[in-house]
Amino acid sequence: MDLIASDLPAEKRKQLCASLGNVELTLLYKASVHGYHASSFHQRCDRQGPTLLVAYNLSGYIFGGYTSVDYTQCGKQITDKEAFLFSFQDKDEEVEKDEEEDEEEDEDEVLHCIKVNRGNSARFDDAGMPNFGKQLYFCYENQPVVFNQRGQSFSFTASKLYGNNTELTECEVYKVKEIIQVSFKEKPWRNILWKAKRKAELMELIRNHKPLITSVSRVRILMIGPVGAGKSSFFNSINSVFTGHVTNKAMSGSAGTSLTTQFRTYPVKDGREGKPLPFVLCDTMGLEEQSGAGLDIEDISSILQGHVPDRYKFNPTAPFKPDEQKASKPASLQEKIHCVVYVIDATKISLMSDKLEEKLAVIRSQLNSQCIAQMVLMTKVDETCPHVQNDLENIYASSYIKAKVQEVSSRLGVPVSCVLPVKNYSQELELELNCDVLLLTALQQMLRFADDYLDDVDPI
Ligand SMILES: Nc1nc2c(ncn2[C@@H]2O[C@H](COP(=O)(O)OP(=O)(O)OP(=O)(O)O)[C@@H](O)[C@H]2O)c(=O)[nH]1
Ligand SMILES: [Mg+2]
Repeated sequence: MDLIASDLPAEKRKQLCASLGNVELTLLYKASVHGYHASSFHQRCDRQGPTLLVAYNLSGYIFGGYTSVDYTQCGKQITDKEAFLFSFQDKDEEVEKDEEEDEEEDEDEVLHCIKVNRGNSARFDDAGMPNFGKQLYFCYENQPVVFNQRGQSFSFTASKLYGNNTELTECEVYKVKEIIQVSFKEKPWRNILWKAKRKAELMELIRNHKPLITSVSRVRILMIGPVGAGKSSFFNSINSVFTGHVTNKAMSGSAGTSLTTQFRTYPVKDGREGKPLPFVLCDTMGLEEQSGAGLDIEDISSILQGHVPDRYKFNPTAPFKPDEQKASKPASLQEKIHCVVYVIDATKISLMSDKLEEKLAVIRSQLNSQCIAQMVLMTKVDETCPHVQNDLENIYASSYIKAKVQEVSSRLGVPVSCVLPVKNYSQELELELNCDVLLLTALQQMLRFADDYLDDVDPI
Protein backbone atom coordinates (compact mmCIF):
# COMPACT_ATOMS: atom_id res chain seq x y z
CA MET A 1 0.00 0.00 0.00
CA ASP A 2 1.22 3.51 -0.80
CA LEU A 3 1.74 5.72 2.25
CA ILE A 4 0.80 8.80 0.24
CA ALA A 5 -2.57 8.65 -1.50
CA SER A 6 -2.30 7.86 -5.18
CA ASP A 7 -4.46 9.69 -7.74
CA LEU A 8 -4.45 6.75 -10.10
CA PRO A 9 -7.97 5.23 -10.34
CA ALA A 10 -8.03 1.53 -9.44
CA GLU A 11 -9.25 0.41 -12.86
CA LYS A 12 -6.48 2.32 -14.66
CA ARG A 13 -3.87 1.02 -12.22
CA LYS A 14 -5.08 -2.49 -13.03
CA GLN A 15 -4.78 -1.89 -16.77
CA LEU A 16 -1.28 -0.45 -16.42
CA CYS A 17 -0.13 -3.35 -14.23
CA ALA A 18 -1.58 -5.84 -16.70
CA SER A 19 0.35 -4.22 -19.55
CA LEU A 20 3.58 -4.55 -17.55
CA GLY A 21 3.13 -8.21 -16.66
CA ASN A 22 2.76 -9.51 -13.14
CA VAL A 23 3.78 -6.35 -11.25
CA GLU A 24 2.81 -4.11 -8.38
CA LEU A 25 3.17 -0.31 -8.21
CA THR A 26 4.55 1.59 -5.22
CA LEU A 27 4.30 5.37 -5.19
CA LEU A 28 7.78 6.92 -4.90
CA TYR A 29 7.15 10.53 -5.78
CA LYS A 30 4.15 12.83 -5.96
CA ALA A 31 4.86 16.31 -7.25
CA SER A 32 2.11 18.06 -5.23
CA VAL A 33 3.52 16.56 -2.00
CA HIS A 34 7.28 16.44 -2.63
CA GLY A 35 7.51 19.50 -4.84
CA TYR A 36 8.03 20.13 -8.54
CA HIS A 37 11.81 20.05 -8.08
CA ALA A 38 14.25 17.85 -9.95
CA SER A 39 16.21 17.29 -6.72
CA SER A 40 13.10 15.96 -4.90
CA PHE A 41 12.34 13.71 -7.86
CA HIS A 42 15.90 12.31 -7.99
CA GLN A 43 16.13 11.88 -4.24
CA ARG A 44 13.11 9.55 -4.36
CA CYS A 45 13.37 7.95 -7.78
CA ASP A 46 17.08 7.40 -8.55
CA ARG A 47 18.29 3.78 -8.63
CA GLN A 48 14.84 2.35 -8.09
CA GLY A 49 14.83 0.05 -11.13
CA PRO A 50 11.82 0.15 -13.47
CA THR A 51 9.47 3.09 -12.92
CA LEU A 52 6.17 4.34 -14.28
CA LEU A 53 5.49 8.07 -14.51
CA VAL A 54 1.83 9.08 -14.42
CA ALA A 55 0.80 12.67 -15.19
CA TYR A 56 -2.64 14.25 -14.92
CA ASN A 57 -3.62 17.41 -16.83
CA LEU A 58 -6.28 20.08 -16.64
CA SER A 59 -8.31 18.42 -19.41
CA GLY A 60 -8.55 15.23 -17.33
CA TYR A 61 -6.02 13.24 -19.36
CA ILE A 62 -4.00 10.56 -17.57
CA PHE A 63 -0.80 9.83 -19.44
CA GLY A 64 2.92 9.22 -18.89
CA GLY A 65 5.74 6.83 -19.57
CA TYR A 66 7.47 3.66 -18.45
CA THR A 67 11.20 3.00 -18.29
CA SER A 68 12.87 -0.22 -17.20
CA VAL A 69 16.23 1.49 -16.62
CA ASP A 70 17.24 3.27 -13.39
CA TYR A 71 17.36 7.05 -13.17
CA THR A 72 20.98 7.80 -12.16
CA GLN A 73 21.73 11.33 -13.51
CA CYS A 74 24.58 9.80 -15.56
CA GLY A 75 24.28 12.43 -18.32
CA LYS A 76 23.90 9.75 -21.04
CA GLN A 77 21.33 8.65 -23.58
CA ILE A 78 19.51 5.57 -22.31
CA THR A 79 18.69 2.63 -24.53
CA ASP A 80 15.62 0.89 -23.21
CA LYS A 81 13.60 -1.17 -25.64
CA GLU A 82 10.97 -1.76 -22.95
CA ALA A 83 10.19 1.97 -22.63
CA PHE A 84 6.83 3.32 -23.73
CA LEU A 85 4.57 6.34 -23.48
CA PHE A 86 0.93 5.79 -22.63
CA SER A 87 -2.36 7.58 -22.32
CA PHE A 88 -5.92 6.59 -21.59
CA GLN A 89 -8.12 7.40 -24.54
CA ASP A 90 -11.82 7.21 -25.18
CA LYS A 91 -12.71 3.92 -26.68
CA ASP A 92 -15.25 5.79 -28.86
CA GLU A 93 -12.54 6.96 -31.18
CA GLU A 94 -11.61 3.39 -31.97
CA VAL A 95 -15.05 1.86 -32.24
CA GLU A 96 -16.90 4.51 -34.18
CA LYS A 97 -16.92 2.27 -37.17
CA ASP A 98 -18.39 -0.62 -35.23
CA GLU A 99 -21.63 0.52 -33.65
CA GLU A 100 -22.52 -2.97 -32.51
CA GLU A 101 -19.83 -2.69 -29.85
CA ASP A 102 -20.86 -3.38 -26.26
CA GLU A 103 -22.31 -0.20 -24.73
CA GLU A 104 -20.77 -0.68 -21.29
CA GLU A 105 -17.32 -0.87 -22.74
CA ASP A 106 -17.91 2.30 -24.75
CA GLU A 107 -17.95 4.24 -21.50
CA ASP A 108 -14.46 3.01 -20.59
CA GLU A 109 -11.19 4.54 -21.55
CA VAL A 110 -8.61 2.21 -22.96
CA LEU A 111 -4.89 2.19 -22.39
CA HIS A 112 -2.96 3.22 -25.46
CA CYS A 113 0.81 2.51 -25.44
CA ILE A 114 3.46 3.90 -27.79
CA LYS A 115 6.67 1.90 -27.72
CA VAL A 116 10.05 3.53 -28.25
CA ASN A 117 11.07 3.43 -31.90
CA ARG A 118 13.81 0.88 -32.63
CA GLY A 119 17.36 2.20 -32.56
CA ASN A 120 16.39 5.40 -30.72
CA SER A 121 17.21 6.29 -27.17
CA ALA A 122 14.37 6.18 -24.67
CA ARG A 123 15.55 8.88 -22.29
CA PHE A 124 18.31 11.32 -21.57
CA ASP A 125 19.38 10.59 -18.02
CA ASP A 126 20.34 13.95 -16.57
CA ALA A 127 19.80 15.80 -13.31
CA GLY A 128 16.60 17.46 -14.55
CA MET A 129 13.00 16.33 -14.35
CA PRO A 130 12.26 13.17 -16.38
CA ASN A 131 12.02 13.22 -20.16
CA PHE A 132 11.20 10.58 -22.72
CA GLY A 133 13.41 10.61 -25.79
CA LYS A 134 14.37 14.25 -25.14
CA GLN A 135 10.99 14.73 -26.74
CA LEU A 136 8.41 14.78 -23.98
CA TYR A 137 9.50 16.54 -20.77
CA PHE A 138 7.45 16.20 -17.58
CA CYS A 139 7.41 19.03 -14.98
CA TYR A 140 9.56 20.97 -17.41
CA GLU A 141 11.85 23.49 -15.71
CA ASN A 142 10.40 22.45 -12.34
CA GLN A 143 6.93 23.71 -13.30
CA PRO A 144 3.63 21.75 -13.48
CA VAL A 145 3.73 21.55 -17.27
CA VAL A 146 4.69 19.14 -20.03
CA PHE A 147 6.88 20.27 -22.87
CA ASN A 148 6.94 18.51 -26.19
CA GLN A 149 9.46 18.97 -28.98
CA ARG A 150 10.21 17.18 -32.20
CA GLY A 151 12.08 13.91 -31.97
CA GLN A 152 12.46 10.43 -33.39
CA SER A 153 12.11 8.28 -30.30
CA PHE A 154 8.33 8.14 -29.91
CA SER A 155 5.65 8.58 -32.58
CA PHE A 156 2.76 10.42 -31.00
CA THR A 157 0.71 13.58 -31.31
CA ALA A 158 0.17 15.95 -28.40
CA SER A 159 -3.55 16.06 -29.13
CA LYS A 160 -4.00 12.30 -28.85
CA LEU A 161 -1.63 11.80 -25.94
CA TYR A 162 -2.82 14.61 -23.67
CA GLY A 163 -5.42 16.65 -25.55
CA ASN A 164 -2.85 19.36 -26.27
CA ASN A 165 -3.22 20.62 -22.70
CA THR A 166 0.25 21.14 -21.25
CA GLU A 167 -0.85 22.18 -17.74
CA LEU A 168 -0.45 19.44 -15.17
CA THR A 169 -2.53 19.02 -12.04
CA GLU A 170 -0.33 16.20 -10.71
CA CYS A 171 2.65 14.05 -11.56
CA GLU A 172 3.43 10.74 -9.85
CA VAL A 173 6.24 8.23 -10.23
CA TYR A 174 5.74 4.61 -9.23
CA LYS A 175 8.31 1.89 -8.67
CA VAL A 176 7.37 -1.14 -10.76
CA LYS A 177 8.15 -4.36 -8.99
CA GLU A 178 7.68 -7.84 -10.32
CA ILE A 179 5.41 -9.94 -8.09
CA ILE A 180 7.43 -12.96 -7.18
CA GLN A 181 5.47 -16.17 -7.21
CA VAL A 182 7.38 -18.92 -5.61
CA SER A 183 6.38 -22.48 -5.39
CA PHE A 184 8.37 -25.10 -3.58
CA LYS A 185 9.32 -28.37 -5.07
CA GLU A 186 9.21 -31.37 -2.74
CA LYS A 187 12.51 -32.41 -4.19
CA PRO A 188 15.17 -29.72 -4.68
CA TRP A 189 16.54 -29.57 -8.22
CA ARG A 190 20.14 -29.72 -7.00
CA ASN A 191 21.37 -31.63 -4.00
CA ILE A 192 23.39 -29.77 -1.45
CA LEU A 193 24.32 -31.06 1.96
CA TRP A 194 24.04 -28.11 4.35
CA LYS A 195 26.32 -29.59 6.98
CA ALA A 196 29.59 -28.59 8.66
CA LYS A 197 30.95 -31.94 7.49
CA ARG A 198 30.29 -30.97 3.87
CA LYS A 199 31.97 -27.59 4.34
CA ALA A 200 35.06 -29.27 5.79
CA GLU A 201 35.07 -31.78 2.93
CA LEU A 202 34.86 -29.05 0.28
CA MET A 203 37.66 -27.06 1.95
CA GLU A 204 39.81 -30.18 2.01
CA LEU A 205 39.11 -30.90 -1.67
CA ILE A 206 40.04 -27.34 -2.63
CA ARG A 207 43.14 -27.30 -0.41
CA ASN A 208 44.41 -30.50 -2.00
CA HIS A 209 43.47 -29.63 -5.54
CA LYS A 210 46.32 -30.16 -7.98
CA PRO A 211 45.90 -28.59 -11.43
CA LEU A 212 46.11 -31.23 -14.17
CA ILE A 213 49.32 -29.78 -15.59
CA THR A 214 52.32 -29.72 -13.27
CA SER A 215 53.72 -26.46 -14.68
CA VAL A 216 50.58 -24.75 -13.37
CA SER A 217 50.77 -24.45 -9.60
CA ARG A 218 47.67 -22.32 -9.20
CA VAL A 219 44.52 -22.12 -11.26
CA ARG A 220 43.82 -18.57 -12.44
CA ILE A 221 40.16 -17.66 -12.38
CA LEU A 222 39.04 -14.43 -14.03
CA MET A 223 35.88 -12.68 -12.84
CA ILE A 224 34.08 -10.40 -15.27
CA GLY A 225 30.63 -8.87 -15.12
CA PRO A 226 28.60 -5.67 -14.89
CA VAL A 227 29.35 -2.91 -12.39
CA GLY A 228 28.25 -3.82 -8.87
CA ALA A 229 27.51 -7.49 -9.65
CA GLY A 230 29.60 -8.75 -6.73
CA LYS A 231 32.99 -9.67 -8.29
CA SER A 232 35.12 -8.16 -5.52
CA SER A 233 32.65 -9.44 -2.92
CA PHE A 234 33.11 -13.00 -4.18
CA PHE A 235 36.85 -12.78 -3.60
CA ASN A 236 36.19 -11.25 -0.15
CA SER A 237 33.74 -14.05 0.63
CA ILE A 238 36.10 -16.87 -0.38
CA ASN A 239 38.91 -15.16 1.50
CA SER A 240 36.61 -14.95 4.53
CA VAL A 241 35.75 -18.67 4.43
CA PHE A 242 39.44 -19.65 4.45
CA THR A 243 40.49 -16.95 6.94
CA GLY A 244 37.76 -18.03 9.37
CA HIS A 245 36.06 -14.67 9.72
CA VAL A 246 34.49 -12.03 7.45
CA THR A 247 37.19 -10.06 5.60
CA ASN A 248 36.97 -7.09 3.29
CA LYS A 249 40.31 -6.94 1.50
CA ALA A 250 38.99 -5.97 -1.94
CA MET A 251 37.08 -2.73 -2.03
CA SER A 252 33.41 -3.41 -2.63
CA GLY A 253 30.32 -1.25 -2.51
CA SER A 254 28.14 0.73 -4.84
CA ALA A 255 28.88 3.65 -7.11
CA GLY A 256 27.55 4.75 -10.51
CA THR A 257 30.61 3.38 -12.24
CA SER A 258 32.95 0.53 -11.32
CA LEU A 259 34.43 0.73 -7.84
CA THR A 260 37.25 -1.59 -8.91
CA THR A 261 39.51 0.28 -11.29
CA GLN A 262 42.61 -1.95 -11.20
CA PHE A 263 43.31 -5.47 -12.37
CA ARG A 264 43.92 -7.44 -9.18
CA THR A 265 45.18 -10.99 -8.85
CA TYR A 266 44.32 -12.24 -5.38
CA PRO A 267 45.94 -15.33 -3.95
CA VAL A 268 44.06 -16.81 -0.98
CA LYS A 269 45.78 -18.29 2.06
CA ASP A 270 44.60 -21.31 3.99
CA GLY A 271 44.11 -19.52 7.30
CA ARG A 272 45.63 -16.25 8.41
CA GLU A 273 49.19 -17.44 8.23
CA GLY A 274 48.58 -20.56 6.21
CA LYS A 275 49.92 -21.71 2.88
CA PRO A 276 48.62 -20.23 -0.37
CA LEU A 277 45.73 -22.21 -1.84
CA PRO A 278 45.96 -23.62 -5.40
CA PHE A 279 43.96 -20.85 -7.06
CA VAL A 280 44.14 -17.11 -7.76
CA LEU A 281 41.02 -14.99 -8.17
CA CYS A 282 41.47 -12.19 -10.72
CA ASP A 283 39.22 -9.19 -10.17
CA THR A 284 38.41 -6.69 -12.93
CA MET A 285 36.63 -3.43 -13.48
CA GLY A 286 32.88 -3.72 -14.15
CA LEU A 287 31.53 -3.99 -17.69
CA GLU A 288 29.36 -1.15 -18.94
CA GLU A 289 27.09 -1.17 -21.95
CA GLN A 290 28.59 1.89 -23.66
CA SER A 291 31.81 1.52 -25.61
CA GLY A 292 34.62 3.59 -24.08
CA ALA A 293 33.27 2.94 -20.57
CA GLY A 294 34.07 0.20 -18.07
CA LEU A 295 36.27 -2.79 -18.87
CA ASP A 296 37.41 -2.88 -22.49
CA ILE A 297 37.02 -6.10 -24.51
CA GLU A 298 40.61 -5.78 -25.76
CA ASP A 299 41.78 -5.66 -22.15
CA ILE A 300 40.06 -8.98 -21.51
CA SER A 301 42.01 -10.46 -24.38
CA SER A 302 45.32 -9.22 -22.88
CA ILE A 303 44.34 -10.59 -19.46
CA LEU A 304 43.53 -14.01 -20.95
CA GLN A 305 46.96 -14.10 -22.55
CA GLY A 306 48.59 -13.36 -19.19
CA HIS A 307 50.06 -10.03 -20.29
CA VAL A 308 48.37 -7.73 -17.76
CA PRO A 309 50.24 -7.28 -14.45
CA ASP A 310 48.64 -7.15 -11.01
CA ARG A 311 47.48 -3.61 -10.07
CA TYR A 312 47.33 -2.43 -13.69
CA LYS A 313 44.99 0.58 -13.73
CA PHE A 314 42.35 0.16 -16.42
CA ASN A 315 41.80 2.97 -18.87
CA PRO A 316 38.39 2.56 -20.55
CA THR A 317 39.34 4.86 -23.42
CA ALA A 318 42.64 3.16 -24.32
CA PRO A 319 43.23 -0.59 -24.08
CA PHE A 320 46.24 -2.11 -22.31
CA LYS A 321 49.49 -2.05 -24.31
CA PRO A 322 52.01 -4.70 -23.25
CA ASP A 323 55.63 -3.60 -23.37
CA GLU A 324 57.06 -4.78 -26.65
CA GLN A 325 59.67 -7.17 -25.25
CA LYS A 326 57.09 -9.01 -23.18
CA ALA A 327 54.47 -9.10 -25.92
CA SER A 328 56.90 -10.75 -28.34
CA LYS A 329 57.21 -13.89 -26.22
CA PRO A 330 53.98 -15.60 -25.18
CA ALA A 331 53.23 -15.80 -21.47
CA SER A 332 53.57 -19.19 -19.79
CA LEU A 333 50.49 -21.30 -19.18
CA GLN A 334 50.78 -20.47 -15.46
CA GLU A 335 50.21 -16.78 -16.19
CA LYS A 336 47.21 -17.30 -18.48
CA ILE A 337 43.57 -17.52 -17.43
CA HIS A 338 42.22 -21.05 -17.03
CA CYS A 339 38.60 -20.37 -16.20
CA VAL A 340 36.36 -17.32 -16.72
CA VAL A 341 33.47 -16.59 -14.41
CA TYR A 342 30.67 -14.23 -15.47
CA VAL A 343 29.45 -12.61 -12.28
CA ILE A 344 25.79 -11.63 -12.72
CA ASP A 345 23.47 -9.99 -10.19
CA ALA A 346 20.34 -12.18 -9.92
CA THR A 347 18.14 -9.14 -9.31
CA LYS A 348 19.19 -7.51 -12.59
CA ILE A 349 19.00 -10.40 -15.08
CA SER A 350 15.71 -9.31 -16.63
CA LEU A 351 16.96 -5.72 -16.79
CA MET A 352 20.18 -6.54 -18.66
CA SER A 353 20.29 -4.28 -21.71
CA ASP A 354 20.69 -5.62 -25.24
CA LYS A 355 23.99 -3.75 -25.55
CA LEU A 356 25.45 -5.46 -22.50
CA GLU A 357 24.18 -8.80 -23.71
CA GLU A 358 25.88 -8.15 -27.07
CA LYS A 359 29.14 -7.23 -25.31
CA LEU A 360 28.99 -10.46 -23.32
CA ALA A 361 28.31 -12.41 -26.53
CA VAL A 362 31.47 -10.97 -28.10
CA ILE A 363 33.49 -11.93 -25.02
CA ARG A 364 31.98 -15.41 -25.04
CA SER A 365 32.86 -16.06 -28.66
CA GLN A 366 36.42 -14.92 -27.93
CA LEU A 367 36.63 -17.39 -25.04
CA ASN A 368 35.00 -20.17 -27.04
CA SER A 369 37.57 -19.79 -29.78
CA GLN A 370 40.31 -20.29 -27.16
CA CYS A 371 38.38 -23.17 -25.50
CA ILE A 372 38.55 -21.42 -22.12
CA ALA A 373 36.19 -22.85 -19.53
CA GLN A 374 33.33 -20.53 -18.58
CA MET A 375 30.66 -20.45 -15.93
CA VAL A 376 28.17 -18.03 -14.37
CA LEU A 377 28.18 -16.99 -10.75
CA MET A 378 24.69 -15.70 -9.98
CA THR A 379 25.02 -13.41 -6.96
CA LYS A 380 22.58 -11.68 -4.62
CA VAL A 381 20.17 -14.63 -4.52
CA ASP A 382 19.20 -13.41 -1.05
CA GLU A 383 17.75 -10.24 -2.57
CA THR A 384 15.88 -12.08 -5.32
CA CYS A 385 13.53 -14.42 -3.54
CA PRO A 386 11.98 -13.74 -0.10
CA HIS A 387 12.10 -17.45 0.81
CA VAL A 388 15.80 -17.58 0.11
CA GLN A 389 16.27 -14.39 2.11
CA ASN A 390 14.65 -16.16 5.07
CA ASP A 391 16.67 -19.32 4.66
CA LEU A 392 19.41 -19.95 2.12
CA GLU A 393 18.65 -23.67 2.28
CA ASN A 394 15.52 -22.98 0.20
CA ILE A 395 17.67 -22.01 -2.77
CA TYR A 396 17.28 -25.18 -4.81
CA ALA A 397 13.64 -25.62 -3.83
CA SER A 398 12.63 -22.14 -5.06
CA SER A 399 11.00 -22.16 -8.48
CA TYR A 400 11.89 -18.47 -8.79
CA ILE A 401 15.64 -19.10 -8.44
CA LYS A 402 15.34 -21.95 -10.93
CA ALA A 403 13.63 -19.59 -13.40
CA LYS A 404 16.41 -17.00 -12.89
CA VAL A 405 19.10 -19.65 -13.46
CA GLN A 406 17.37 -20.68 -16.68
CA GLU A 407 16.98 -17.06 -17.78
CA VAL A 408 20.66 -16.25 -17.25
CA SER A 409 21.64 -19.50 -18.95
CA SER A 410 19.67 -18.64 -22.08
CA ARG A 411 20.66 -14.95 -22.17
CA LEU A 412 24.37 -15.76 -21.86
CA GLY A 413 24.33 -19.01 -23.80
CA VAL A 414 25.88 -21.00 -20.95
CA PRO A 415 24.38 -24.39 -19.95
CA VAL A 416 22.19 -24.44 -16.82
CA SER A 417 24.69 -26.83 -15.19
CA CYS A 418 27.30 -24.05 -15.42
CA VAL A 419 25.23 -21.51 -13.47
CA LEU A 420 26.04 -21.45 -9.76
CA PRO A 421 23.92 -19.26 -7.47
CA VAL A 422 25.67 -17.81 -4.41
CA LYS A 423 25.19 -15.30 -1.67
CA ASN A 424 28.29 -13.25 -0.97
CA TYR A 425 29.04 -11.81 2.42
CA SER A 426 27.72 -8.26 2.31
CA GLN A 427 26.43 -7.21 5.71
CA GLU A 428 27.27 -10.10 8.02
CA LEU A 429 29.91 -9.92 10.73
CA GLU A 430 30.23 -13.66 11.23
CA LEU A 431 30.50 -16.58 8.83
CA GLU A 432 27.38 -18.62 8.11
CA LEU A 433 27.52 -22.30 7.28
CA ASN A 434 24.96 -22.23 4.45
CA CYS A 435 26.67 -19.30 2.77
CA ASP A 436 30.04 -21.06 2.99
CA VAL A 437 28.73 -24.31 1.51
CA LEU A 438 27.33 -22.48 -1.53
CA LEU A 439 30.47 -20.38 -2.01
CA LEU A 440 32.78 -23.41 -1.74
CA THR A 441 30.58 -25.45 -4.09
CA ALA A 442 30.92 -22.69 -6.69
CA LEU A 443 34.69 -22.50 -6.21
CA GLN A 444 35.08 -26.26 -6.49
CA GLN A 445 33.15 -26.11 -9.75
CA MET A 446 35.54 -23.42 -11.05
CA LEU A 447 38.51 -25.68 -10.31
CA ARG A 448 36.82 -28.56 -12.12
CA PHE A 449 36.12 -26.37 -15.17
CA ALA A 450 39.73 -25.17 -15.18
CA ASP A 451 40.79 -28.84 -15.17
CA ASP A 452 38.70 -29.41 -18.29
CA TYR A 453 40.59 -26.58 -19.99
CA LEU A 454 44.02 -27.77 -18.81
CA ASP A 455 43.22 -31.30 -19.90
CA ASP A 456 42.84 -30.04 -23.43
CA VAL A 457 45.54 -27.41 -23.75
CA ASP A 458 49.04 -27.55 -25.17
CA PRO A 459 51.23 -27.64 -22.01
CA ILE A 460 53.89 -25.06 -23.00
N1 LIG B 1 22.76 -8.93 -0.56
C1 LIG B 1 23.84 -9.14 -1.30
N2 LIG B 1 24.64 -8.10 -1.60
C2 LIG B 1 25.75 -8.35 -2.34
C3 LIG B 1 26.08 -9.65 -2.81
N3 LIG B 1 27.23 -9.58 -3.54
C4 LIG B 1 27.60 -8.28 -3.51
N4 LIG B 1 26.72 -7.55 -2.79
C5 LIG B 1 26.75 -6.08 -2.58
O1 LIG B 1 26.72 -5.46 -3.86
C6 LIG B 1 27.53 -4.30 -3.88
C7 LIG B 1 28.53 -4.37 -5.04
O2 LIG B 1 29.43 -5.42 -4.81
P1 LIG B 1 30.94 -5.42 -5.37
O3 LIG B 1 31.57 -6.69 -4.92
O4 LIG B 1 31.62 -4.14 -5.08
O5 LIG B 1 30.64 -5.50 -6.93
P2 LIG B 1 31.72 -5.49 -8.13
O6 LIG B 1 31.20 -6.44 -9.15
O7 LIG B 1 33.08 -5.74 -7.62
O8 LIG B 1 31.53 -3.99 -8.65
P3 LIG B 1 32.57 -3.03 -9.43
O9 LIG B 1 33.95 -3.27 -8.93
O10 LIG B 1 32.06 -1.65 -9.08
O11 LIG B 1 32.41 -3.34 -10.87
C8 LIG B 1 28.20 -4.23 -2.51
O12 LIG B 1 27.50 -3.32 -1.71
C9 LIG B 1 28.06 -5.64 -1.95
O13 LIG B 1 27.98 -5.65 -0.53
C10 LIG B 1 25.19 -10.73 -2.47
O14 LIG B 1 25.37 -11.90 -2.86
N5 LIG B 1 24.10 -10.41 -1.72
MG1 LIG C 1 34.80 -4.65 -7.74
